[in-house]
Amino acid sequence: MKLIHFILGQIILLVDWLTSPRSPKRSSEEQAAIDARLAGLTLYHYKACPFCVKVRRAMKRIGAPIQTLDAKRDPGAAEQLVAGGGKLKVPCLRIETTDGGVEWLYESDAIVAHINGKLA
Ligand SMILES: N[C@@H](CCC(=O)N[C@@H](CS)C(=O)NCC(=O)O)C(=O)O
Repeated sequence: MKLIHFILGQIILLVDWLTSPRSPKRSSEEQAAIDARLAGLTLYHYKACPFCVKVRRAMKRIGAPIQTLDAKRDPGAAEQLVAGGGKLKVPCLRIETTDGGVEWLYESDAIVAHINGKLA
């Protein structure tokens, strides 16, 4: 079962690599303005999780270079996710709000919508 899981993960990564979307071309000023809007966002993910791949592809498609933490390979990241978000499930977006609070957003569709909303 673990082997099948591993092989499926590698296939997902290969297809993702082969069909990786292009990021939009922007001036450094435009990109800096977008980066500023995305400050305070961190994506907790697994490399080969299909829902995480979906979010990372959306990030690439819109040119949203959000900080990512691999909760599979980095035990510290996994601990932060469970302590903050309440469960070890990925993808999860950690959102630092303007009033200094922190929110944890699970569900890939909601995460993509949140990131798109930041650029709208
Ligand atoms: N509906 C969720 C599914 C996420 C999901 O199932 N993630 C898996 C990894 S591929 C996971 O974290 N499973 C652990 C768990 O559910 O406890 C989404 O779209 O984000």
